[in-house]
Amino acid sequence: MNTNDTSLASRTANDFSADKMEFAADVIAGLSQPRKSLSCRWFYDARGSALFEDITELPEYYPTRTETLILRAHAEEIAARTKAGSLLVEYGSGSSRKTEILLSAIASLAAYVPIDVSDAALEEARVRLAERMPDLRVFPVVGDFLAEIDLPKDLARRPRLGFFPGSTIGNLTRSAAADLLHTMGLRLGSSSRLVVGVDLVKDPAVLVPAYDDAQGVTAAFNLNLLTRINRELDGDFDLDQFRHEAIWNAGESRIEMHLLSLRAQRVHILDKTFEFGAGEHVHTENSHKYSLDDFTALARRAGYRTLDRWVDDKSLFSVHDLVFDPA
Ligand code: SAH
Ligand code: AVI
Repeated sequence: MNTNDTSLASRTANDFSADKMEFAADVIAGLSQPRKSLSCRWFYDARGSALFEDITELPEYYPTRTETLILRAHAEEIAARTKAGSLLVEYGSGSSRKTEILLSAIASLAAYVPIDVSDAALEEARVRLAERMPDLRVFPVVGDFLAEIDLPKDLARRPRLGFFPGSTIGNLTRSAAADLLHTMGLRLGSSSRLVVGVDLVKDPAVLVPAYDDAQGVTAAFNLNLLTRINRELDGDFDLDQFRHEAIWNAGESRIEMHLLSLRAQRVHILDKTFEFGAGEHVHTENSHKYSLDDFTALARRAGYRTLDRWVDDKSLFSVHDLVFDPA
């Protein structure tokens, strides 16, 4: 790597927003490691969020439709356990489509608080919900799951029901997932519930195509990260010289997505230069798959008791109804 005399901090302070500085610092750190990586959090610009929505409709990508079925089957039970006047706080809400199942089932919500890093996805969801559920108070928050939320006074003291669907928890390593759940519990408050969607371990012959579909939508989703770097960080990745790969890592029980450099090449980002060898991998995403008992144990370590856990009839996906009850 060529370190230039203009430091990132001095150059970006004037040109970039805080979010872009974080993006720049994260990308440069990730590509400077001996095993290059990029964080999957940055997939979700407007195009990335739209591509993710396309993924959810692919024949190979079973998680979204399966979780939808499970939520439909158990929405009444979730609603019955929810205190009147609660806030529904959703982490990584994206399109909020599955959320409509809970929003319709829970009669007495004070408000819905979707949290997402994608302002484009949040705005689209806000507009749709305003049309479909005009009486629902929606308070969207653009930012990281872990950020403190600054709620209006009349909402701040309401009981909270957390919702973390999509198996987005699987995009974190196991220890980071336990830490995240614990922090969410502290933020939601003792005795708060958290409903979490978790993808289950299964035959790699089902898992790999879900992340490497025949139409190439997941490949476009993965490669879009390079397009985003080119646009926002003045990069010059040649997209034809990288290929999407999805592999099953049995030891870690996870699907990994990578971008494979097809030849030896040099890429510039801001004032830095990065060398890529022919066949070198950039690791862009982990998607951990759990057994039911594994996830229940992880939730317990994070301070939760399991009230219920539901699966579909093919045991593809699970939804866990948890209560935060740290020892
Ligand atoms: N919940 C939706 C979307 C899942 S896609 C579903 O189940 O279909 C993952 C979502 O999490 C995206 O919308 C992405 O923008 C958001 N996201 C990813 N990392 C995030 C983070 N660190 N903080 C907040 N949102 C995040
Ligand atoms: C958001 N997350 C749970 C998705 C997943 O399945 O890991 C993101 C995704 N990556 C490729 N396809 C979908």
